[in-house]
Amino acid sequence: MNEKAESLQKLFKEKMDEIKLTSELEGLRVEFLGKKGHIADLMSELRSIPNDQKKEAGQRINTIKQFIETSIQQKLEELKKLEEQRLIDSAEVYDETFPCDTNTGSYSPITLVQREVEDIFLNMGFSIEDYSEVTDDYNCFEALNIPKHHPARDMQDTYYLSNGQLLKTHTSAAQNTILRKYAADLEKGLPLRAVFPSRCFRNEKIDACHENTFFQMEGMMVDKDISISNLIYFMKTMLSEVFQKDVTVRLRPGFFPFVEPGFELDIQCLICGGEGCASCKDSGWLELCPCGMIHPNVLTAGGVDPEKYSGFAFGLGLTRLAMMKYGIKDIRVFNSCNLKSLSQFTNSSFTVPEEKKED
Ligand code: FA5
Repeated sequence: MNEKAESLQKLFKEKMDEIKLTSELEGLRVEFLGKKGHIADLMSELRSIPNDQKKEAGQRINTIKQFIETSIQQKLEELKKLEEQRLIDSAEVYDETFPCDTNTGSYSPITLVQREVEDIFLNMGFSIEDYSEVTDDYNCFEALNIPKHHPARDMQDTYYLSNGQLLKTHTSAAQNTILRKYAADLEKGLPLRAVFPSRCFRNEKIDACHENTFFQMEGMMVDKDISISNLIYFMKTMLSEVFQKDVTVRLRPGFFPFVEPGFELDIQCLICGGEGCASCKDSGWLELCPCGMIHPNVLTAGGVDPEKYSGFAFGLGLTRLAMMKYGIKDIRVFNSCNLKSLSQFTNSSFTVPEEKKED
């Protein structure tokens, strides 16, 4: 056992010396510490050695195991520092005297999709509203029928400012303000039709389809006799205009305290065609646009009489829509600041207006 332990440690040191990248460390960890790794093999051999030697052999294996764990951790920190330094060394040096064409650039795919959707809703008589990304607990939760300690808050942890305000987790945070703004118009017979795009923030575990900073577009329509049919009509029209082709969507029940009934509108993943991939978490579907009929408590909080008026609301995931529209497999591309990656999705360039050039 001792000999085996010695040669295992030697083998580990040799392999460790060859590791040059953090990404290679995981393979080494699995080879030695994994369920079917060398250490596990040694452990299973413990059974066959005499009882009086078991304790010593077990301690020896544990010592090697700890040695391997510590070495991997140290190497990881060492390599991370080296990789960071390499990145800094290889970064292009910014030379502000270098002559370049400052007239053209390209729009982010999110901006393009946002404008497209805005145009679609403008044509359907909606107004476009703009609200702050910083809001408060009342607007983000309380006014939306999500009182303190409601479990729905767990899904939307966010970043709090020292003054008690917070970064909005969803565009629904502007619903109350919009309802108040147009409540009097409703009484004059003018329906409320508004969309309001914004950046949203969540304390979120990031993966191929979740970011901590992403865009949504909220929409609301309130009038007399608004029903689910109106909601479905607007959702269908918007999606067929955006994609200019048939896309498969599904509507299923969804729970949001500010709508009743509530729905999840999913789109079949256009990256894998519904087969399942990292972009859709292997489900073939991507949650895109939850929606529903505005809850009477929300209307009341917004100064609108739920006995007289009804309405629908939706929260379109703009970043995910851009992923689907431009075939972007990983949401992290958007915040990567990698202009090469971002500009490849669109040929739409813009020209800086003369008056802005000095800014
Ligand atoms: C909401 O945010 C609700 N406010 C939507 C709503 C509005 C429901 C009005 C009913 C009526 P949800 O957390 O599911 O719901 O987010 C809405 C959409 O935003 C998701 O379908 C998804 O497309 C997008 N989204 C949510 N979280 C993330 C994230 N971390 N990264 C990228 N997109 C996200």
